[in-house]
Amino acid sequence: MRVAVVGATGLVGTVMLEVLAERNFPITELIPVASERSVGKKLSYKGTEYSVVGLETAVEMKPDLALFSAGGSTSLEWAPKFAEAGTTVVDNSSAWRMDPTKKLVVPEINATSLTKEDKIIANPNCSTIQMVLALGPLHEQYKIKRVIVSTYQSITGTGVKAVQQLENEYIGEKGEMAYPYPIHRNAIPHCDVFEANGYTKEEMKLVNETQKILDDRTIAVTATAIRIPVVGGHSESVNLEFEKEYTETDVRKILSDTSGVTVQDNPDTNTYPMPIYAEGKNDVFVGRIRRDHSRENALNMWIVADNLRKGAATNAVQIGEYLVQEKLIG
Ligand code: 2RA
Repeated sequence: MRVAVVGATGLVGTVMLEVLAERNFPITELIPVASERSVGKKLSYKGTEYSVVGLETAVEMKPDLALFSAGGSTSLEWAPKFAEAGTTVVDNSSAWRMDPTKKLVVPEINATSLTKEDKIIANPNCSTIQMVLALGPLHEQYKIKRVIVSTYQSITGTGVKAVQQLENEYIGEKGEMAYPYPIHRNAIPHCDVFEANGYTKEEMKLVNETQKILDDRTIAVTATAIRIPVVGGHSESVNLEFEKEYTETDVRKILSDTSGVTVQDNPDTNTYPMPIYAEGKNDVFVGRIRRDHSRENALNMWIVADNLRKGAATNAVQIGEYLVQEKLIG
């Protein structure tokens, strides 16, 4: 299968290549794609050297699948051109996520909705993916009425410049600032840009994408997204209110039985998820599962995942795996 990775030299694109190789994705020809300034750069994939090409060249090569992580404007312009050439695009930007004609997919939750006609498929936002993977099976069992989520997000979500800013601050170096404030020893209540309603785009993604993926606009969602000086992954404190009664034992079993979820939850042994241990792993880790005694049928839990993996690259590759498995491409 001919597979293009658009944004192959970026943070997520690099992880996409790692995940494709780790999972032995059936690639006969890899097409690493990046901006003109990177054209000609050499990338090694499973022992073979490839030259980075530009978007125009990549479209002409007619890949079967193109995994995009190159920003919304590039995706808006180029995803349709790839689709026109017969390529199925899985796009990691926010460009297509809320488009009513495009599917927003977490494979474990709603990949079965995909058909051969879906030529541009949206990969959800990282903080949404890890949350809905845990919420999906609970919603099915208990019907979620309300979600209150506070996120504690890795600076890798902002990009290389923010990682560099934190590293500079660690060693007391001056350098380019991704944020107008220090990241080191700080917590910044600002992920992405502010909207007119006082929420950030990151917070509204959690609201809107959760409702779309779970296909239920009645779920009330409210979010606060915080950037913290962590690199391993995003952490989320989630409070749920269900229509139906539940037991904590049943919740733990449902989550343990959910593909892609690992429950780490034992206060007696100080067992709970942490980003430093989630880094480099593909699962979503859930712990601190406990009843919220302040409301009927309410529950608290803590959800952690590597935002570059299940939050972006791994989820996109898993969509590709589903497309291959169901013979929707290739
Ligand atoms: C963030 N969710 O963490 C975004 C990823 N671009 O900022």
